[in-house]
Amino acid sequence: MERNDTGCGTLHPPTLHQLGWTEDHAAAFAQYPDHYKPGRVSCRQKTVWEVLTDAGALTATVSGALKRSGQYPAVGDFVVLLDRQETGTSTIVAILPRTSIFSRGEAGPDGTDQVIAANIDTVFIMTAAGHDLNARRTERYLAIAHASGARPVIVINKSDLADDPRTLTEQLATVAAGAPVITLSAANGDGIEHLSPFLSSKTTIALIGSSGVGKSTLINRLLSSAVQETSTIREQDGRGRHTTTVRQLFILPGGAIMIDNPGIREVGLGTAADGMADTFPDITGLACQCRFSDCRHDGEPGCAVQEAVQNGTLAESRLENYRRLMREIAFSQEKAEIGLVRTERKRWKQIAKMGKEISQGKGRW
Ligand SMILES: Nc1nc2c(ncn2[C@@H]2O[C@H](COP(=O)(O)OP(=O)(O)OP(=O)(O)O)[C@@H](O)[C@H]2O)c(=O)[nH]1
Ligand SMILES: [Mg+2]
Ligand SMILES: [Zn+2]
Repeated sequence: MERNDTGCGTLHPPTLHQLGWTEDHAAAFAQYPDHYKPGRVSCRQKTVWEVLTDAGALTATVSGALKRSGQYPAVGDFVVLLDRQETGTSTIVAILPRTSIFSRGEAGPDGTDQVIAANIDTVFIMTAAGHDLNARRTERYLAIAHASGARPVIVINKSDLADDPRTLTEQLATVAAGAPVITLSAANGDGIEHLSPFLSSKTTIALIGSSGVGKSTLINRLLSSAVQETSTIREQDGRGRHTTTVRQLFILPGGAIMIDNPGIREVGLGTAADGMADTFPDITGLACQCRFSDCRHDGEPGCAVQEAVQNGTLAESRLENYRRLMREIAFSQEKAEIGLVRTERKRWKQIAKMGKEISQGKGRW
């Protein structure tokens, strides 16, 4: 594939309208003077962004003011650009309001989530037949997807490797909680037609999942060309190799907009608390009947959730995972809150150490 100097692939420029530009975007953009222009971020490479505009793809940097505000555009963002005639470069000066934010739960030093992609309508949570097919991991992804505001679809790839592909769907049916589960083979195209209802034009879809599950292979299949590099899984441990290293947006032949992501190593939960009710509707539904409104379903009297486990209507492993995720969310929220304090304390420690070294005539002083 042709690559430009940012390492992002060059794309045939679609119009902004084809990229999902709506009247809301137009209204938000209307306040900018004529010489500003809108675009959608299709790829980010450290400090350089590739932006698609009505005049084609361009590379841009971010304005100092935006950086100082701690905001960085993510792939999928609609942005406001200013061309610098003198230098022939473009600067992103603003990010238009987002409809959804997909973030990895690792809080930054200031407690903010790391935005993976923005304005995502649908998330394909991708897994594959074999070692990756894991109900607990799928629940984590679902919690993040629900919290982001995007609609999750579970995609089980590599059906060609399964003895009985029908059992694959059953394995995740209980955790899906109403989200569609689709089984296919990106390699040979089996079942690929089941994705059609989710690929309508101007819908933005993000592909997420572990390295090696076949995200890039699926993009290549849907584009009918090998634009994304794919790679064989390591023999011994079955783990992927992190073949895809940049996040990038593609337009499919039917007009859907699809974002390929690098495999996620660790799925932190960050502020996924909002997604828990949709991920575990069975448990949160039962929780309304618990005697105490703040019941942790951990030995309290009158607990409807534990009763359901005892009478066999709720799997104990599901309750355990729910409790584990809730603890993790509480922990990461705490971490985000103390993040600021910690940075400040560290700074003071450094100053104190420096003072001590000066008074002792040690080190660099
Ligand atoms: N048997 C089989 N192999 C597949 C299928 N889809 C992908 N693969 C193989 O799985 C390996 C990994 O595929 P990729 O598409 O690179 O995986 P990825 O999810 O993009 O991985 P990262 O970019 O590292 O996150 C490659 O060797 C693919 O050929 C499938 O449906 N069946
Ligand atoms: Mg890939
Ligand atoms: Zn309870």
